[in-house]
Amino acid sequence: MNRKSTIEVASSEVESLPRPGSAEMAMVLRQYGCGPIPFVGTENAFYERHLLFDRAINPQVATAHERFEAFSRSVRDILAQRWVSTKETYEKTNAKRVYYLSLEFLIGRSLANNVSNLLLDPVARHSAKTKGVDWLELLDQEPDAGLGNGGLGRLAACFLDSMATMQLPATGYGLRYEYGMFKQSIANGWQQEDPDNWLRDVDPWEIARPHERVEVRIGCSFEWRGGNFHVVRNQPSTLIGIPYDRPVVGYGGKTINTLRLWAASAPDSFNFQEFGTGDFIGALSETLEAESLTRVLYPDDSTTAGQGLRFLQEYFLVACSLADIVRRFRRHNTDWNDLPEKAAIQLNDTHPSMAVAELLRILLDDACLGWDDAWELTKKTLAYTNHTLLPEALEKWPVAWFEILLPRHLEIIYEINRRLLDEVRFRFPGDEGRVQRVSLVEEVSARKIRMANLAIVGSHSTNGVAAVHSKLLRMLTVKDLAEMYPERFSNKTNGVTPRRWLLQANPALSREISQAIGNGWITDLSQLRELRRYAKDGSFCEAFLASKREAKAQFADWLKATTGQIVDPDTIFDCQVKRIHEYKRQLLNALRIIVVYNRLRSNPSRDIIPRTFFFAGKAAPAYHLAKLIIKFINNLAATIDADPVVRGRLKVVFVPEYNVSLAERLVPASDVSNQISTAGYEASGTSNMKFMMNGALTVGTRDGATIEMAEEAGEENLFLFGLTVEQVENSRAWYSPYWHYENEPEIRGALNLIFSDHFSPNEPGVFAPLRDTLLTQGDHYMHLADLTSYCRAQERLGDLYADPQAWAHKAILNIACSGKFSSDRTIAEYASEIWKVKPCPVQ
Ligand code: 26V
Repeated sequence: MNRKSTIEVASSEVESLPRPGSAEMAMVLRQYGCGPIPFVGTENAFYERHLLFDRAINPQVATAHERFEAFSRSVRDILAQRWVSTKETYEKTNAKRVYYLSLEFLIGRSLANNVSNLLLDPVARHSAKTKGVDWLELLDQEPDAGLGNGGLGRLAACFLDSMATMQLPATGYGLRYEYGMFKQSIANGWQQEDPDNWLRDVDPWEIARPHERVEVRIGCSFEWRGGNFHVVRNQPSTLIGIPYDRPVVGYGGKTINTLRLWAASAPDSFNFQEFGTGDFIGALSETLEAESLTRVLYPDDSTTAGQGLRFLQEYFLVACSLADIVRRFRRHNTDWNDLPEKAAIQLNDTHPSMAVAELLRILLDDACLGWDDAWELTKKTLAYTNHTLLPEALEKWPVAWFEILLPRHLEIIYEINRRLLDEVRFRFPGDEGRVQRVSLVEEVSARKIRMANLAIVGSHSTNGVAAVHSKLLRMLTVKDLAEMYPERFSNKTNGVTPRRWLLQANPALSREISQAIGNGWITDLSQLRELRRYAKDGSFCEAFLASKREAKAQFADWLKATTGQIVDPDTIFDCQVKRIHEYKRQLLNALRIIVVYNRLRSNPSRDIIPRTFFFAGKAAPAYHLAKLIIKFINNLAATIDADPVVRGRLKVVFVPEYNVSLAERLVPASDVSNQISTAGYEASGTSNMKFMMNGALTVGTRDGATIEMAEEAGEENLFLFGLTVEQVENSRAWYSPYWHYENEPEIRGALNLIFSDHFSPNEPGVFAPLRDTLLTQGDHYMHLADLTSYCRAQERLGDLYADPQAWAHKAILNIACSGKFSSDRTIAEYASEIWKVKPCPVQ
């Protein structure tokens, strides 16, 4: 696919939009299909109309949140006509569509994003100003839609942005969790979780479409007894899925796609008959049990152990979305054989992989096709993306749950498996080991269905998310299946949307870039290459450094205002922000800080450039070691703060409640990006890309997409260190952390300081589990093997920072070479190689 032609949008107007109320403004609005809209662009009213007529509120006394809601509705008014036209175009042309199924969409805030993508920034700011509304304060009213755990969910949101910008006919399907990712706070160093009631206030972006409800049948019922749900076997019941649509605005506002989120409800929200007989709780229970299905996002990104509700959530998403897709297909097509020509369904990890059995079920039982036809159509329609190799994150669901909830699906899965194993025995006679490994059923005492195997066998495409990850997936994790179906496997290196992560998050740097090379980069990030010419240009380097200083100062102000913490923007901002996981090695980062701390304690006059170390990220509520790591970082921060020897030179900050909005503030303000996972464990990483685009230098291991970042920018422009994937694998058998403890004095010094309760004088022994993981239990993630080379890489980086010109040079080269990591590039690859879909410009 020709990338430029698909992303051809009018971006030149960004800075030069006409004044509200002018004839030119009316033309811009017409371009969006709005015609003259009386309340936008006139001096006397925009959001007032919504305050008064939607909410019956006197605009003079509206709260900040009510103003946000009304303002957002005004923006929605502007895009509504175009949204309808987009849908009509897709219907009329009967174009092949992409359906992106994901249990997670980490959307973040929408107002600033939608205004920016509609090219309405200057208008919106002007309107706010004339009303005496503080624009930034207004934006801050919006809850951060945290319907995801981390990278996988944020990737889904970036993909939606790219698909709309590239005018691809695409729909996202997910769940409308009433509670998103929990809110994190810190008490005495420990993570506390609080529910994220993000829908407490009306959400101006969602539109309920109850008339498009779908029914989902399951094989059992539930009873609400004594405050608990009980399964009633062999008594099938029905759930209702109500769709809530959200607009996905492509850059330039030409295409407005839809993110459709399903909410569960009971068939009749109230059973009057039972109410009449006085069984009040009985009448409500059906509603309670059904609605609790989409109540909350699972806040864990690696284990599903024992979570039946999660199993049901996955099926509910699949059943609602496929019913919707099939219904739409049938409106315009009569021949079931055309399904793969009209629909490409992408499964975001195995979470929606019951789609294999559900689509087969529809084709067999509803369309009455024979097995062979149904099977071919299923495979041709579905595609699967793998996002992790961690064994504990590879989903396996108990056969017993299928028996109770989805008996027909289990029957279908058994039949797929029977045919699959026949094929294995035919192609690899006598290889029973292979039969065992490939089987969809794990034959352990409690038998389980291997969802990754199901997704691979039942689709035409399996991809990993970075080159090294795709290779490991093929050669290790699912080797046998890759040998059987080599043509199904490919790599699609992740990307991030440059609209949210550069244009909107970093206005100062964006301005400098556009001044130097024009603004074509916004929709064609490869144009950043032009910046290489400026990497040695003294005035551009100055401008880069000034924009970084501005972002750092802004972050420092925000941090002080919201948390009271004071940081100095003239220190190096050195960041590691991501979920807390042992394999991501926040502990390695903490250990190198202790090494530096010890050096300063033993030689207080040592000359170093002052640094501020930022950590942020959430731990799964049941992941005790991850929570202890947070506690440790907070105690380290407190100890360093209290030590006059290092004060002003080292500062550690754990910023609570990491979410999309916090990333948007912190990434532009960072000088140093730590991407330090044990090689082979981070599938791709996507914050690494955001930091690179924003001119931070990477200190990292050769893992995930960081490897490709180094290929793009040249290894000499990153600070790579540590064991490679091969070295990790080859040294597993004999690796001993004790060797490092005994032979490397600085490592021993750092660990002994922890063990001596230096960081926990009032809580002796609290960090003992760190000794267990780093020494006694063998240091599975090999922190100690990489600590020395990590420290050296950080020292080299410190030396470079001392020369601002040289630093700016490298940072600009990194920005210039970050073009590959636009999600537009990723989506162009999915579209041409997997989905075979083409842009469908709105008519
Ligand atoms: C697993 C589970 C299982 C328990 C229930 C909830 C849940 C949620 C998510 C997951 C899988 C997590 C996999 C994941 O997030 N992978 C990340 O995907 C990013 C986008 O491809 C990638 O950049 C990261 O490297 C990878 O860790």
